[in-house]
Amino acid sequence: MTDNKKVLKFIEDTKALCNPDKVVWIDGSEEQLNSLRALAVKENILIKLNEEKLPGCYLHRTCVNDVARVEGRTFICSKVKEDSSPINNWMETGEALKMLNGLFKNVYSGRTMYVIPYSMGAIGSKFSKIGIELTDSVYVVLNMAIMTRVGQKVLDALADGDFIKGLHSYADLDEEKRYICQFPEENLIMSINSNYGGNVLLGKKCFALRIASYLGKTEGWMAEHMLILGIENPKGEIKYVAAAFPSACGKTNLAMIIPPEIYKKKGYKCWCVGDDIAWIRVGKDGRLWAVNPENGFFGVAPGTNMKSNPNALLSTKKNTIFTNVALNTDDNTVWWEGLTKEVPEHLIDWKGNKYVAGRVDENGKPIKAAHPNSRFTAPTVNCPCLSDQFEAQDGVPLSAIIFGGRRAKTAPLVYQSKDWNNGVFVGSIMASETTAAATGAVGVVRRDPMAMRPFVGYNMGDYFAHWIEMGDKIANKPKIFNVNWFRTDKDGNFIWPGFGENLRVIEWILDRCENKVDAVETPIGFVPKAEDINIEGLDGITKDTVKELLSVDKESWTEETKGIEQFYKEIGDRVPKELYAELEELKKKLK
Ligand code: OXD
Ligand code: MN
Repeated sequence: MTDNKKVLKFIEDTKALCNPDKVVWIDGSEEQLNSLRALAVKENILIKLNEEKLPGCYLHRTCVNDVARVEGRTFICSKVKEDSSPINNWMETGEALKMLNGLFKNVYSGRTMYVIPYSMGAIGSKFSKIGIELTDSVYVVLNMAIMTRVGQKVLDALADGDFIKGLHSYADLDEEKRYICQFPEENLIMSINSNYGGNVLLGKKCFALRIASYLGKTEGWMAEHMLILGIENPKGEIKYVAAAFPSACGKTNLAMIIPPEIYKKKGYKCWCVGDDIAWIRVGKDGRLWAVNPENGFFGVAPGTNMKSNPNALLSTKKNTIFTNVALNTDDNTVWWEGLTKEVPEHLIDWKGNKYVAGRVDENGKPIKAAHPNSRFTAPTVNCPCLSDQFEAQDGVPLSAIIFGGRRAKTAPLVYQSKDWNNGVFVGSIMASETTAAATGAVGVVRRDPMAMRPFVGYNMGDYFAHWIEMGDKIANKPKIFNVNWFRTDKDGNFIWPGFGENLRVIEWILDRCENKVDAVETPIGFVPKAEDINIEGLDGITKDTVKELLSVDKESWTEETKGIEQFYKEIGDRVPKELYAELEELKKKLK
């Protein structure tokens, strides 16, 4: 399949270490993938679903101890400790390799080693990067074949070039020995004892964010945890925004947003370029250009329905792998909480047990049919609103960068930063309530700068400095905003309707980018005049509601500055002075 000596050496070295029974190269052909699907069904790794209703779709159940990314067991490995962050886990390169080589010894014996050549980004684009993942998991192979471009054509594009090495084994699924290790200085990823998406589909978080963020720093570009969305106005002009949200803050919903009726009637359309990751570079025209390096969506299933996100649901109707959702045995389809109001009568839950509605576990918590972090792996081509620029070699130009989080109180519906450095500050202070996508406590507020906390492959202070430095390179900078769809009233109810209606806020953002609309200056930045957020046709939202949503409470922001200061201290002395200057400025304005 290839003469690339580095690839061949990686394979020989791994064979010697892991001792597989046989080696199978993934060539990317449907024929080969079909035989692997059949093998996976035979070995009970996949359940084939109703071919008429869900053609080409399968269900997979993970081990019950292996249902989410494991940040506690995810490590950035570097030679010097300071080159990772105190807020992430670190291991010294040599120590980590010694420990992992021990765990990987003979781990493939009795198993097949699959060689997956994959491209992040359109094959052959000068912005794309190539990885080789070695794995003993057919589930990984079949998911990677959806999430990335795989096969011989990738090796052809690689020729004798360099690539990111990825070594994975589900081993014994032993959570005590589970490690997800990134070695940015070695272009290497090693992942063992998990078979859950974010830990094992190495092209995604491990490569396209952790390793790529480091590459971006050294090569002068950016790898960000951002969706990319195109908004077409009635004149047919399309403007693009990139947006960063921590997981489960409505990122997939925004990426596939459907305009509200009154916008549709006027001729607005929205186009999805990406739902999770953006690789961003400065173009010849001095603007920022973004590509989505992935080829599929790895979306959270619960809550997805024809009302909340029809484009996501429709994306899962063929050639999709569902993980940890419930099986409807009446028609051999899938179900999850929130898919339909009625719970189907005959369900098998994500653990493989008969589901009985209303049952609670030993702690009195309802037993769910689908795991809260159950997922669909769906090809991007299925998405009804996929942008025709999805494969564009240079990506799409960004008018705005949007940060956001889930904050019940402090952050207003939307505000605009004053300039690039202030925008970097706004991104660096992002905070959100935690969700089920990562293991650990749910509902706790945590700082998640640029939604990259679990994904920066080096020191977080240096990452902020890289953002500041990028500002000097971008002649035509996008404007930077922050949004919060999740503000609640005194009874804890969401005030803003969210979902498609968020386009009303994006419209203001785009108008600001074109200097078409005024704003009000507050200590944290510019907020809209209440009358400039279009509420036509919105039930129960008045100009006063918008005023409330846009209010900036000095007291809670003063409290917030204390949290920010503490967080910066936690990150350590590499937080750039420009950000401390922004913090001082904010404190002054709040007085
Ligand atoms: C995800 C995430 O995309 O957790 O899975 O951010
Ligand atoms: Mn994500």
